[in-house]
Amino acid sequence: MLPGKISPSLMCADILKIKEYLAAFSAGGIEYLHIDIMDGVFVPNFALGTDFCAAIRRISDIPLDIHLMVDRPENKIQWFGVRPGDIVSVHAESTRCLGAALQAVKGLGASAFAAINPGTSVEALAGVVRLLDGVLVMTVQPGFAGQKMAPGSIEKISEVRAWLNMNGREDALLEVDGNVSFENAVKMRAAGADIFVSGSSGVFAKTLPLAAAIEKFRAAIL
Ligand code: S6P
Ligand code: MG
Repeated sequence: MLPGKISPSLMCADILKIKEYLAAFSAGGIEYLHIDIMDGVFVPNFALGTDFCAAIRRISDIPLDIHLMVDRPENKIQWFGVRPGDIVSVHAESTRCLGAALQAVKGLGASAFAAINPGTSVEALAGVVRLLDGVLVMTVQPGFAGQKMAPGSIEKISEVRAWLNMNGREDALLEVDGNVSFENAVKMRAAGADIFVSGSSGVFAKTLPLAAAIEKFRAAIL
């Protein structure tokens, strides 16, 4: 198993300190920048967008991990300046064209992940198992930071990992998003997670300076 990778959730960052944060992320070897895109339809909130992605690109080379929480994502993937090396996650619940949406991501040279809500079974991905570069397992209901991990999340992570392996997809990655605290990250890692979205309960928890928080988080996901 390769070392776990960290994807800080920029929705949790103080926008006025973003340059300082990005410098700490580069110094800390952060692998991805998680960008939550919310349209007020698929989820009951608005967050981030196309201009935000473009602005981050101008000041950072770290690949983007774009989490689309939007209705009909298949029509919107082209809007975000996606590049090879990025991850784009599309929710299974947000589209009747999941396969087409994943193909659109792959067509841009990025990694195509399907996201599933806590209440969605991994079996919802049966028709696209061969297209997946990874699965994003939501461990809270999408829409807001600062929630508690949904019950059964650790078991769900093990189940998704086992399902991928059973389908011959040992190579597909498993990302976790929602209340990935230092303590929960240890359990999520043991259950088979590879990429960890780290937000208000992780690297942005204000109990430690950012560089120290990154180091502590990395130690949790070895
Ligand atoms: C939630 C969103 C997440 C949050 C993240 C915040 O809809 O997809 O990426 O930003 O969960 O982290 P935390 O530690 O507050 O849950
Ligand atoms: Mg997210």
